[in-house]
Order: sequence, then C-alpha cells, then structure tokens
Amino acid sequence: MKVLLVNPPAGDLTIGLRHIAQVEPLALEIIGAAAPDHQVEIFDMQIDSDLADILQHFQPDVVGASAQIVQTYTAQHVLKMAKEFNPRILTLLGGHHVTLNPQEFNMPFIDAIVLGEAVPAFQEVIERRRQGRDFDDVAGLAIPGVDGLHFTPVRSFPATLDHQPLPDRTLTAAYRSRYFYLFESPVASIQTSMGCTFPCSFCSCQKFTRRRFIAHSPEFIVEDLCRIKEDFVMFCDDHSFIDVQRMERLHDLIVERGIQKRYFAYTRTDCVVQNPATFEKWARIGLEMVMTGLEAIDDSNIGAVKKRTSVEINEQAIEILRKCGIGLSAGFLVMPDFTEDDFRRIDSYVAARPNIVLMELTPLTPLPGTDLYAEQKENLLTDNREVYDLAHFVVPTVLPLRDLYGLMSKYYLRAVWRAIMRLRLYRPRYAFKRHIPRLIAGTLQVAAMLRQAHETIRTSIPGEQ
Ligand code: B12
Repeated sequence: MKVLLVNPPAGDLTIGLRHIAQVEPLALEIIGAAAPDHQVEIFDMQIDSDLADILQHFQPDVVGASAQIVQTYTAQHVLKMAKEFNPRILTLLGGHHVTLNPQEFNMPFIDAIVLGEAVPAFQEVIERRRQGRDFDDVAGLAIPGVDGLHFTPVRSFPATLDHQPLPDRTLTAAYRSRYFYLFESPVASIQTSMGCTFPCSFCSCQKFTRRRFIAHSPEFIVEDLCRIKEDFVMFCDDHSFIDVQRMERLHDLIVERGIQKRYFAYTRTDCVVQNPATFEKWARIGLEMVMTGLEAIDDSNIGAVKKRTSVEINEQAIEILRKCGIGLSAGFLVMPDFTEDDFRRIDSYVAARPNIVLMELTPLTPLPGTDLYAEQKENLLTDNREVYDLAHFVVPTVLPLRDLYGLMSKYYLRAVWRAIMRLRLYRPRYAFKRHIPRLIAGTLQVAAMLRQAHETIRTSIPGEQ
C-alpha cells in the first residue's frame, strides 16, 4: 500500500517556536519505518504546502497525520482533504495532543486515532487494512463515530521502546537541509525515551505515559546515533537523564564507538545536582546545552506548580553546569499576576549567570489533559488551540494583555540578543550559516507577533470574531 504521513503546519495564530525552529517530524520517521513493506512518503507542511498536489501524484491508500496542540485544526484539515480527495483512503491520526484529548477529534473524516506510543497499533491497523479486514478490535485506538468515540481495549505500555524500528531519516532527505533549531543548522532529532515521573501540574508529558518513564536501551540509541549524519543532535525526550545509569552506559558506548557529535538534551535541575559527575562526563563527549525549567526565582512559584525543585537546587545546578562548560536554555514561567518588576528581576537573574544562554519566558498555560487545565477550565480566555503555544496568555492576567505582551516582546528580544552575545554568534562559524537570515527574520517576526498578540486573543474568543 501507499502510506502518506503528513506533518501539518502550526496554526496561523501560533507563535510558539515555528519562526525560530523547524525540526524533522521524528514521530513520522518512526511510524514510517514501522511500515517497511509499504511505500511510504513524508510530506512536511512546515516546508511544503501543496497537499492537493501530493495527494494527486502519490495516490495514497493511507494518510496519517500527527498533532501537537497547535496542529489541532491543521491536522483535521489534512485528513478532511484526504477523505474528500478519495473516500477510500484510510485516515489515521496520532501524537501528543490527540492522545490526551481524543474527544477533540471525533470527526467523520478520521477513521482511527492511534493513541500513545502507537507503533504496534499502527502496524496492526495497516496490516488489517491490507487484508481487507476490520480493525475495530485492535488495542490502543479511539474510533470516531456518530455516537461518540469508540475506545478499543487499552494497550499496556511496553517495558522499553526497543520494539520500535530505528527512525527512517531517508524519508525526510529532501527536507533535511532546511531544518534548524535556533542557532544550529543542520540539526537532527533522536528519541531516547518517553515520559516523565514527576508531577508538575502544568506539563502534559507525565500524562502521556501516565508518569512512566519508558526508554530505548543504550545499544539501540547508539545504533541510531551512528546513522545520523548531522553534527548537532537534539534529544527529543521529556527528561533524558531520569535513568542515570542508562546515560552512563550510553556515554561509555559513545566513547567506545568514537561518535563525535554535539548534543542538546532536556533535564531537571535536581538531576544535575544529584549527578554532577555524569554531566561532567557528558560535557566531555559533546553535551553543549541543556533545556531546563528553572520556572521561577522564588520558591513559592516553584512550589505552586508542583515542580519539586527550589531556587537553591537551581543555583547549584547552574554552577555545576557552568563548571562543566554546559550552557542552559532556561525556562521561566510567566505567571498571570506578573508585573514589569517580575520580568526585570528574572532578566537580572539571568544577566548575572553567564552560562544561561537563553532565557525562555513561557506564560503559564493550562494544556488540556493536565491537572492545571482541570483547575483552570472555567477561567480560560479562549479554547482556540492555535494559541495554546506557550507564547500566548490563555488565562486572565493582572496586567492588561497589551502591556503584558509588550513586556514579553521586549524581554524576548533582550533574551535573543543576550544569547547571540553569549554564544558569540557573530563569529564567522555562525554568522555565515545559511539559516541565519531566516532566524533573524523569525526573531523579529516573533517580537512583532507578541506585540499584537492581545488582538489575537480577543479575536479568538468565540463570538468575538
Ligand atoms: C522536541 C520537542 C519540540 C521540537 C519539535 C518537535 C517536533 N518534531 O515537532 C521543538 C523544540 C521545535 C518544539 C516546538 C513546539 N513544541 Co514541543 N516538544 C518537544 C518534545 C520535548 C519532544 C517531541 C518529540 O519529538 N517526541 C518524540 C516523538 C517520536 O514522539 P511523539 O511525537 O509523541 O510521537 C509518538 C506518538 O505520539 C505517535 N505519533 C505521533 N504522530 C503520529 C502520527 C500517526 C499517524 C501515528 C499513527 C502515530 C503518531 O507515534 C510516535 C512514536 O511513538 C515534546 C515533549 C513530548 N513528550 O512530546 C514537546 C511538546 C510536544 N511540545 C509542545 C509544545 C506546546 C510546543 C510548541 C507549541 C511551543 C514550544 N514552546 O515548545 C512548539 C510547536 C511545534 C509545532 N508542532 O508546530 C508540547 C505539546 C503539548 C500538546 N498538548 O500538544 C509538548 C508535549 C511539551 C509540553 N509538555 O508542553 N517541540
């Protein structure tokens, strides 16, 4: 069969990271590799837009789309178009937001929602389809219907992720030179684990695996790394270092195999504090930057979101990482009661800590499916999924939105400028990279969109269009 896997674009109103980062649809490379007996193509709508043309030329039997929250409507649009193009096409949907909120996708043009980790369920569904059999008893699906979604038996989580195939990155060969992440291009993504065991109330990652941590073995990861051509590799995990022994073993295998790359990974600060030697070793084999949520510069705000760290732990982690030469991309929550003084204090905190390369300011956002969402449900300014992009405010704020977005824009530009200086990006090694003009344009566009974002929220409130 012919299988077309589509990465829908983010919504028009989305700010998110799309103007400053564009990375491979790793999920689709894994799903595509899971169908080796079929003819698979990936259509990445971050870059390509003519879906009608690819439908016409490829004539798929199956169309699968992926959806994070900001792709809710575009993923629906993709599958609707596919069904309209040819009603016999099997339309499948998977991904993070869909798994946590399948009820948002009970639509007649979607044949099945593949929940969670998805690989075995996807394989069974397409095999049944090939044999012309029904798949409504395959575990791990939500099947749309006029009476609501029909859930097939829950699929239990595997003990490891090693049953998955290695991602097939040849499926994105035509796009790879266009992928970039902030200051880095080319860039490759790798998944080494899935899930997080911590209870942070704002984060949907722990919900995806019901607070389990499921990982690839170091042996699997190293095979994957050996197949990656790019020098800069993003670990697309929720918290790569949760199982420190695994990361120690992976470190040893990387050394043994002589793999030389530069890495970016997500971690928590308490993990850094508990395992300084591991980070020191990883720094030596190329861990250049970690993305970590410091969240706040006072313990009350850290406690309020159930992060289970503290300012003291953050301080110690920053110092350990500094000694290792690892930079931080540090996330701070922008709380609804923030005033300019709060922005100023975070900015001074970052200014005083030179290894915080990038300060990421993230409005506290109740993502559907999280505990925070359940708490704030009655309070939301909008249901429009395009603006649940961790850049818009979707709950009422103390400052008027126009002022708050003005501050976001001002401190965003300041953060990027500081990152340029701290990474010394004006050096020729960076300055002449092909994606830099795109990044500069993207940065200015984000700043401009932030300044206008109070209008976006107003017009996305149902009834105010
Ligand atoms: C790396 C990452 C990024 C990368 C890009 C990732 C990508 N390829 O698009 C960057 C940094 C650019 C990014 C950007 C954003 N991200 Co992000 N990101 C992640 C992170 C850490 C890992 C994602 C990943 O690659 N996972 C590995 C892949 C293999 O897993 P997967 O996508 O879940 O796919 C599996 C299944 O879901 C399923 N599946 C997926 N698609 C399909 C399709 C079909 C047909 C089938 C059958 C199955 C299937 O099979 C896959 C294999 O098991 C996640 C955390 C997380 N747990 O997902 C956040 C996360 C996905 N991001 C999030 C958000 C909000 C964003 C942004 C809006 C804003 C921001 N500030 O980060 C933008 C929007 C990007 C966009 N799509 O337009 C949220 C999404 C919340 C939600 N409810 O959807 C997450 C969950 C983080 C969080 N808790 O807040 N992100």
